[in-house]
Amino acid sequence: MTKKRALIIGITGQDGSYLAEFLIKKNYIVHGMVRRSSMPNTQRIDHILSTSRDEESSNKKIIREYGDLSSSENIQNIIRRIKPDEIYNLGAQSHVKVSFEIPEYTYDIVAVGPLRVLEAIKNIKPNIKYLQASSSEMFGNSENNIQNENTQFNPESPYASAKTLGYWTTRNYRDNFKIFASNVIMFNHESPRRGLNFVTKKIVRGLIEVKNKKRKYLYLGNLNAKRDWGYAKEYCEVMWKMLQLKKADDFVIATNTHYSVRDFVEAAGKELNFEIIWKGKGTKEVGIDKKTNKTVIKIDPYYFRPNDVQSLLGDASKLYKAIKWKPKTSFKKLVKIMVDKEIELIKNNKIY
Ligand code: NAP
Ligand code: F7E
Repeated sequence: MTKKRALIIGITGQDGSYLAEFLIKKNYIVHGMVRRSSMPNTQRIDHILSTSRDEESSNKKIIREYGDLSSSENIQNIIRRIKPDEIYNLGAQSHVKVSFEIPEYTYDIVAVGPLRVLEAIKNIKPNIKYLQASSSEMFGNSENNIQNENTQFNPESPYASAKTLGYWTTRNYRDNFKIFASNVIMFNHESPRRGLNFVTKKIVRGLIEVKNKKRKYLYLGNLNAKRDWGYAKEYCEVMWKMLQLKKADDFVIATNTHYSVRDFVEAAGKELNFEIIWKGKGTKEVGIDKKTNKTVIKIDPYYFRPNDVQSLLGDASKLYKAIKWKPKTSFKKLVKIMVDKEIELIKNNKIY
């Protein structure tokens, strides 16, 4: 049987790396778009990166395609050459706070990027199946306490607005040009491979460094924001399943539970034998380790956003029904997975 060929855009990121491992296990030939950088940016995929460009000899490995979502020409060349069966667009400037600082760049990659890929699919090989990584940030501070596919979007950051454009472009190419193009509307999902400047990974690494006396305090922003935190490794399997359905469609993926940043600090602290209690208010609030009476957490207003989404909670029942899938990793388990792996990474002087 001929092997299926996938192109993953964003393969060096958290999700791209898990998806690549998954597709390799499924016997796919996997090509991945990697940005040129002056220092290695392939830490998450080095263990599966091929040294060869030949599809036959790079069995069970990824073939690197230098590329960037800012270039239509580059995207077209890659698609024309490798003629994938499936494209997973996970590439993005994915940091919400950073998007306020580089809004134009964020729009170019996050909003126009998907358009460039879909236009290339339309013109080169319209039977390619396309998956767009959409985001729960599109719901913003919603009037609905629980959000699903029918909830009105209310994007409140450049990142969220750009993702909303990407979402609609995906639907337009599905409806107007009959391309198999689906949106996976993902609520926050984390793992040991999460980028260092996202709050969960930052808390885990920061608390371990406080424990190891590498630093005195961990500085955070809004402690009260609530997120529906799932496990990234599980969500990547869903991406593949969505492209195996008979019809392209849009699905929310979430755990239907949510916790605050403060809850995450306490849970990660517990894994590390801290007992965090909170004192003070606003920017003067601190997290203290009850056992030693030492301040561990401080607030730095730098980490506040011009506008933060206060609460996200996903209803993924449409997805659960369509692909018979449910999340397996609880919040507590996720925190433990992240803490245990981070201790190992720090011991081995590694950063994912
Ligand atoms: P991530 O770790 O930040 O990875 C983003 C990937 O996009 C990296 O491979 C990055 O390359 C690549 N990228 C950045 N700019 C690019 C450009 N100009 N051209 C091509 N590639 C570019 O993000 P993630 O957490 O894996 O998320 C995957 C996707 O899901 C993203 O689109 C994100 O916006 C979306 N999403 C994530 C979540 C979540 O909670 N994780 C939730 C909803 C939606 P470098 O490694 O070179 O930077
Ligand atoms: O923030 C608060 C912050 O940056 C979560 C991306 O994957 O999920 C992610 O976006 C919350 C926010 O993720 C710090 O204000 C407090 O309320 O980890 P985050 P995010 O903004 O929810 C969505 C679904 C995506 O699509 C995105 O790509 O935590 N917070 N203190 C902090 N956040 C950060 N980063 N750093 C802090 O010090």
